[in-house]
Amino acid sequence: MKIGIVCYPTFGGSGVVATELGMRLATRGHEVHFITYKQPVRLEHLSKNIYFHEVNVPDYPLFHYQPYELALSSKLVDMVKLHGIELLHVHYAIPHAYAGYMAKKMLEEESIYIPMVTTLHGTDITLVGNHPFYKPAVTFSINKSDAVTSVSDSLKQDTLRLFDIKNEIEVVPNFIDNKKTKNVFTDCQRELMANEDEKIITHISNFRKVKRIDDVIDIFYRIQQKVKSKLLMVGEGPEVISAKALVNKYNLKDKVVFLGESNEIEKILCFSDLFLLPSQNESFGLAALEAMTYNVPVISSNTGGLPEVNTQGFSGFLSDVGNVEEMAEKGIYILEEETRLEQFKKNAKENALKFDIELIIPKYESIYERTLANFKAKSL
Ligand code: GMT
Repeated sequence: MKIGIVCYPTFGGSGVVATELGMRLATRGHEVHFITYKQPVRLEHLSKNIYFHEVNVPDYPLFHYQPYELALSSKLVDMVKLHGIELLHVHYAIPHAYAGYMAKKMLEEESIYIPMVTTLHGTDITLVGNHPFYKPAVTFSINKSDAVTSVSDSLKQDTLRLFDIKNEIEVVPNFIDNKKTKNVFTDCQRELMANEDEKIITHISNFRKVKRIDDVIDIFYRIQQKVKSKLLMVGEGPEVISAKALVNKYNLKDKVVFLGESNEIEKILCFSDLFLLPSQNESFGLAALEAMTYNVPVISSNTGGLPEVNTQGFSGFLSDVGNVEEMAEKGIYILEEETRLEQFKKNAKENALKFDIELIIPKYESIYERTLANFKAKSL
């Protein structure tokens, strides 16, 4: 099948999922066209069956805001016509589902009919999409999609609660390629980051408010009083400044390392002992799943889709949002005893296997086939 994928190309989870999905579809013989404003960070562009088409938005002084949706929908029209793309899969409702629908309508004028699958990722529903400024457009584009998927049951329920949705929503969880982690690093080089007697605790995110970065520092502050440890903070975003201030306040400068955005996530997770994700909101928590595939147990909040990913008392622990006291206690419990830590590490990996890419990709393929068949039947 010829599939057009629209996504955000940056370090965010939705872009990562879209890119990994497209790359795997390409290895299964599909022709995959990524259409976005920059090459997605994880895209191995020079691969068979993969194409990247950049959306350019020329600067024009009259515009206070450059019209990206317009440029994207025009590019989609051109690419569908040029490459004979049969189906669009847009990731993140804003503005991708809206632009995709406009492209469909423009193509219809030329008697070209193409279905659109929309995948909801989280903040497009719970944070941004729900805002009154966007809500009518988001509702409209979800209802006009030919198929809709969400990355967790929790996100599906949020969508049904917050919007007036007439369409079916199918849950297709995020996934991970567990094979990629096999024997990648036999020697994790822990000594790069910590002394032999220190545990390594990690947080990876885009450092936005929703991630509750100050809670990460608060949890670590408590853990390091009981267990010798280092904290690795990976990612960039607005909350880095306040996190650094808190590190200074707690006098933790020698124990907390801010690594910024990194392309070495595999290496970092390989030598991590515990992962912290105390988010305010998390539709799925791909970062937690990535940690688990590298045998890293997770201390998280119990919000959104996190209970569908992190299993209480098995792959880690979940607490109410903001309960840093309990999160620290559970973290200490996992770290303080070596055999217990090893068991949690094994369990984390076992949990990750439930979300293996090989189990999830066929779900998307069957949605594509079904959507295309229904769409063709309707268009006749
Ligand atoms: O919050 C992020 O880290 C980025 C955001 C995105 O859209 O890129 O992530 C959302 O989508 C991910 C992939 O489906 C989910 O794993 C994240 O849980 C979700 N983030 C939130 O719901 C806050």
